[in-house]
Amino acid sequence: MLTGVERIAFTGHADARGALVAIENNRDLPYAIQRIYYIYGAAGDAVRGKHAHKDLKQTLVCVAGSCDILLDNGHELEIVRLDRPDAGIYIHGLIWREMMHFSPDCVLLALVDRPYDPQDYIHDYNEFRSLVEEEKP
Ligand code: T46
Repeated sequence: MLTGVERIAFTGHADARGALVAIENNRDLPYAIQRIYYIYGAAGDAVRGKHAHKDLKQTLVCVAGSCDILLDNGHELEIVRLDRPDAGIYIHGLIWREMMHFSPDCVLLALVDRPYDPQDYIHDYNEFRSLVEEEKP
């Protein structure tokens, strides 16, 4: 996994009635959730994201269906398939991300560490690459 991205597994409480996943701030995630959003009804050929974030940290989980997340740290690319409701990816670094290959039933849940702020987005790939270069030790 790229630096700045981690896989996260949640505990599923399954019994004869089905399964339940509970997520608590600072226990199941290394931060406190301040915002939740979810994406659904995305066409199979839709590509979403296409941006990076300056400071935002978030965890993405496909609570239904599946999709692929392309992750790019400016040097390497990785595509992660999200297809289970008890596991996700925690993105906390300077990472360009694109979401694609949505199944018809896909519901992609995001657990975010801060309120919505359009100023935190980097939409220009060249600007993203410049910031990656600035971050080099
Ligand atoms: C990310 C990827 C994985 C709001 O009003 N509030 C919100 O909290 C969000 C996230 C979006 N919006 C509005 C802004 C746009 O008018 O919803 C519309 C669609 O948002 P956007 O084009 O940013 O959606 P995606 O799927 O391209 O990106 C989203 C997140 O914005 C982003 O933080 O990392 O999912």
